[in-house]
Amino acid sequence: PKVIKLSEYKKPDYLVETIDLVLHLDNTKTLVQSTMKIKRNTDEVTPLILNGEELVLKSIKLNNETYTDYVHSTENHSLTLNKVPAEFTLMIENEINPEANKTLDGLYKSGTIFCTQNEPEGFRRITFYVDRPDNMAKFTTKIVADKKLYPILLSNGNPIARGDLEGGKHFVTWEDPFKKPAYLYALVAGDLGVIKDTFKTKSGRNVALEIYCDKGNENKCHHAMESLKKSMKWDEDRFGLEYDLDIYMIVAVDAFNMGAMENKGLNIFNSAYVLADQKSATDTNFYGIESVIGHEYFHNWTGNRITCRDWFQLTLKEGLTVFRDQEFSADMNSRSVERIQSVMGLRAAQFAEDAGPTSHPIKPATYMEINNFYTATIYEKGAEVIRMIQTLLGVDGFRKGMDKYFELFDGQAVRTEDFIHAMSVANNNFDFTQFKNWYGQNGTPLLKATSKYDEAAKRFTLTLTQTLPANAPKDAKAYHMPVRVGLIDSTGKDIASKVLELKETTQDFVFENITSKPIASVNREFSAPVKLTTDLTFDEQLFLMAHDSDSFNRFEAAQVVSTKLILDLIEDAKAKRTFELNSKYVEAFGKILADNTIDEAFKALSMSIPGEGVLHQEQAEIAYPETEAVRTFVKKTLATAHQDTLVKLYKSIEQKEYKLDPKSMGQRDLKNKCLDLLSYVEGGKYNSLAFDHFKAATNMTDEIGALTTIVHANSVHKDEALKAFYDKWKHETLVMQKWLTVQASASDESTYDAILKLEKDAVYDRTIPNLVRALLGQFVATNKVQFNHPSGRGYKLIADRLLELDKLNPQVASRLASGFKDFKRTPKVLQDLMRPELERIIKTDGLSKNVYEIVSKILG
Ligand code: DPP
Ligand code: ZN
Repeated sequence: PKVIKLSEYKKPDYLVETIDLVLHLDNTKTLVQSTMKIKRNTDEVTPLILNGEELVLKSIKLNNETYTDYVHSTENHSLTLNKVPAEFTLMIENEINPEANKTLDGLYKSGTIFCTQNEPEGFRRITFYVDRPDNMAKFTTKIVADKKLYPILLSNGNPIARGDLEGGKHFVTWEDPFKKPAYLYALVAGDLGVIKDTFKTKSGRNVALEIYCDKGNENKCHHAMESLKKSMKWDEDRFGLEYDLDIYMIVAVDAFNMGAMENKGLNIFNSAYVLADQKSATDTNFYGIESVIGHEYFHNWTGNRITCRDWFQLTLKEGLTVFRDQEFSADMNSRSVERIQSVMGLRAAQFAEDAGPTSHPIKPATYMEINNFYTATIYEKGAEVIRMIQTLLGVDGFRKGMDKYFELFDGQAVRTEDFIHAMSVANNNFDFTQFKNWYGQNGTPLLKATSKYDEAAKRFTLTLTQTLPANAPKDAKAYHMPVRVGLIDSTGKDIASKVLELKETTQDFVFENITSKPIASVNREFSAPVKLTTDLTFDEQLFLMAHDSDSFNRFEAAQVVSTKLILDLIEDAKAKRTFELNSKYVEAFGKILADNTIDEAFKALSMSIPGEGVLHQEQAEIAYPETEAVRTFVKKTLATAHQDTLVKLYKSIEQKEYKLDPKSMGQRDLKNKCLDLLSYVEGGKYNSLAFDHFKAATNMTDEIGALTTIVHANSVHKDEALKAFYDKWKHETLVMQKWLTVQASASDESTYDAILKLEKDAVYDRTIPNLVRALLGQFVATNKVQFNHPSGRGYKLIADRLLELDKLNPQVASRLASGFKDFKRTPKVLQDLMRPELERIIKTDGLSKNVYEIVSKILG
């Protein structure tokens, strides 16, 4: 497959000014009629090359005359019109087959609903087009469909005409007044349920809000609607950004590759990020819905009004919009909980990606398949880079930069450099020259902090040293990083607090008038996305764990301590030494449990034992079973030592009514964490506690929390609980996804057979990405021990399924392929089992470029 390079960017030869579409919807033969006003965009006379995939060409007319001087290459996915004038009208008719489209890209059917997904390159599967984001056109759409089957017909913008047609058909015409790239185009048709509301903007306009779903699910859309209204208000308050159309629609569908899509005025969502009620959705689901509704809404300005010049700029809109949704979540919930969760997510997914074979900068220079770049790096690391800009400029300076960005670039398709330019000119020409290294260099930088205290001079010196990671590019340069630092005295009080700007490889930062030896709390709020090491002693870390005023670093201290202990124990396990958990740590853990001044949410987070994925990152050769065994041992030791406290804590939390505020969510999390930890106590002593919790649950957070504990502990109640849950929920696919996940992530030997059986269950359907991700995706991502089973059966199973799926949906297949990313750090005996599977995949005829790109990088 061809490698696309940023350095080879050329502006389009032709631009589409307006496109009027008529779609005659039909399951297998949808007729698309497109009329475009096109203008040459260069001085040279060149052929017009349109993108088009899986399209049946019917006719071409240029300025109303039949046109024949063209080449339609189905292999190159292109339609070349050899000679065209400088300005003309082009009419193309083509046919598509939505029902056969299992890629879920372009126009397809999710159940009985027609819907679209056009980012990044789906529109070319609807009709022939200059399908690139720097081609921005005005769209109108007339949708024609059977009135009974498809009473609701939606597209971008505002409806301008509707009426009945013969043969039981009807039509609606939509006009989007804003120019946009084709990736933001959307169409939906179906017999849908809807809830409606309105939002009054700050300038007093009333916007109609509509959320569509399968009939019967309307009552599960209210949280999404509340989240939408909060998002609209928040963007006005924080960034002065007001919604710009008279109607905002969201449609929930079950078959969707991504989480959601920000199509102008007509978002299409994976139903997992819309539908929720107390009984069927967890607190995590509710939180995720608020965040994704916000994310897609915020794209209206950062993504839609100002879009990307080309796909190498993806982080321009994604990094910025993730940063915006994180800030929104922080303001709606608990800022410290939000920050801790975001960083945990970054570490688990992005740090792992950035250290592996598919490591790439937030602004990549090349790609084969752009769909492979909707990654944790582009999104989450991209958001960290934006956050650093805000830290450097301050919240007000950042806001000025955002205002400047819209002033300069509204209505345009731009580059990350343009964003930085706006930030700079709005802030006295702040110098971002070195900061830009964050955009072009891959790998997680290492930061070392050491300190000296001169008692006589009352001077504290903090030395910060940055090291580039082993996989950084050869010509990589030092980063400009904001490091937020606090100095704490022996009573736990902050005596200094500031943001240091590290630009050199090593820099000394001197604090004067420090009257007693302080402890430095470095990289507070995780101000730079780096791997930090310090010269703090174990006792000093425990001190931070108890006293740091920065809640992120208080959490972090516990993680640093436990990570170090666990990694040492893994070495013991590998050498078959007996292991013992440091008693000071056990004691400190108990203190946190018993401390009534710590709020529940923070306490629950502090109980997190570093995940397997994070621990694997620290191992040159990954010890799968030992890592798991040590984690289990640590949990068992902590649980056994503190079982009385845990039981007391568990019982002390009583919720009279179900509420969704941060406090109540924190309480449920803490209760479930206690339950989970207690399940590690020898002899199944707390099995019945978990089973009672399961049976008494009145919300999904408790119900699935208990089920997970029961299944993962291999409790005597496992089969009964799984069956009861299935019988109760088998008609709700979103809940069945949780049921599959619980089983796929259970680390015992029986899971492999369970998966084979679950694949045959009526609730499973491999054409629905959520279900594949819930079962196979979870197995690969979270069940490290069983995926890396010494027999090699885990590898073979996933390779088989991946190849089957690649024929249907390459995007889903390619995500599964990245599950093999630790290949090079897997012990040799396992590599010998993994390699033939990877080779079998890459040698398969007709393999998608999606999978090819990932697997070729893994094999190196
Ligand atoms: N829909 C995806 C997102 O919002 C891609 N733009 O991130
Ligand atoms: Zn996005």
